[in-house]
Amino acid sequence: MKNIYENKKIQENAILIVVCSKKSDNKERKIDEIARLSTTAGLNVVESFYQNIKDFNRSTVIGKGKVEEIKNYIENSQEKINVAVVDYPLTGSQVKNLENEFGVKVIDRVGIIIDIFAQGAQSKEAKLQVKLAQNLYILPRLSQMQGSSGRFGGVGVGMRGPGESKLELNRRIIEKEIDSLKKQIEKIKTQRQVSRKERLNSSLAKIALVGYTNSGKSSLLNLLTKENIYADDKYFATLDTTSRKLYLGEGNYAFLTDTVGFISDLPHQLVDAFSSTLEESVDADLLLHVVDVSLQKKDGDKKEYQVNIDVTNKLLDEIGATKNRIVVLNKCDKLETPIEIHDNEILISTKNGKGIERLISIIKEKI
Ligand SMILES: Nc1nc2c(ncn2[C@@H]2O[C@H](COP(=O)(O)OP(=O)(O)OP(=O)(O)O)[C@@H](O)[C@H]2O)c(=O)[nH]1
Ligand SMILES: [Mg+2]
Repeated sequence: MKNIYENKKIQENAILIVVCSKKSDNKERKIDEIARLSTTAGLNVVESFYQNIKDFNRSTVIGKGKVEEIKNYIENSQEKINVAVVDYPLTGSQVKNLENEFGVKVIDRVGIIIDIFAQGAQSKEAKLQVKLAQNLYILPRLSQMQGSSGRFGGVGVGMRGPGESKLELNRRIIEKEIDSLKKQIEKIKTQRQVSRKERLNSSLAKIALVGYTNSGKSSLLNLLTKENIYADDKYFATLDTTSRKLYLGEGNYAFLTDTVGFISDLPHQLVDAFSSTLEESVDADLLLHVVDVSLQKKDGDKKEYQVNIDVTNKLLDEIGATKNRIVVLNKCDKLETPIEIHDNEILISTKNGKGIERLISIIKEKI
């Protein structure tokens, strides 16, 4: 079995395929988001296609006509297309069927998100977690992937392991690796428990920053604790948890923890693999749910930032983080018109400092 090496230098051209199946699906938001994810994964997005689907085609998800249209596009495109990104979870055989039709590599949304995590993982723990998520993702698709990696070179997006590591496409090796990764993560988790216990035993309150990716969690931690951790205008800038002491005035402190961002349809393999990291939010006495309130476009009955609040709340409920929450509506400097603020919500900007003092006094009240 040949090993698949990471090759960061190749620039792959991609087309996007978005499917809307529910009335509430917002085509533009979906295209924007998958385009942003694809760019973050290093792809050059050339064109996007979309289809409203009532009855999914079992072998290709999208209908025959759409398959033909896209196939024609790829064949006649001036630029060589390397990848088709499908914003929908695909089975191994659907990937294979689409690859046969299009003659290019096909990757789904989950594959793209896991690839971004693989490229961004820095700490040992994050690397192990990503590797585990990748293996869990690959295993049920293995036989089809063996075919496609042979055909499409086995490099580029979807084929990169964390750091310099490589992805194996051998069932026995993957199964062994999954076992070993789980053990290693468990070990780190125990070490983490110790330091967490120290924190739990300390009289300091624990506050976690949670929320949709790119909402400004790390920027808020930096502002509140005068830190300088990495914050950037891209999805999943943060993959590790960082805890810092937060000074609340009058000799009072709390622990403030930054966490991995959420996104709609966060792959369950990532949620599983990152569960020990996500537990930081479960332990917290108070959650600061950070929201990018500048996302004001309509998305069905709601605005985009409200949809992001719902997505985050759902994921928090799923992981059992049910503690006190304050909804921190960030980036208010970008708002053109005033908006309605509900109970339990506070408007801030980490950029111009608006609302920060009030936020600190609300935190003090709640803990
Ligand atoms: N205009 C404006 N931009 C902001 C504000 N807060 C953060 N940003 C920008 O938003 C982008 C994302 O900020 P981060 O702090 O990295 O967001 P995050 O929630 O930690 O994102 P992930 O770690 O990727 O999930 C960065 O480019 C920040 O400079 C704000 O109040 N106003
Ligand atoms: Mg961050």
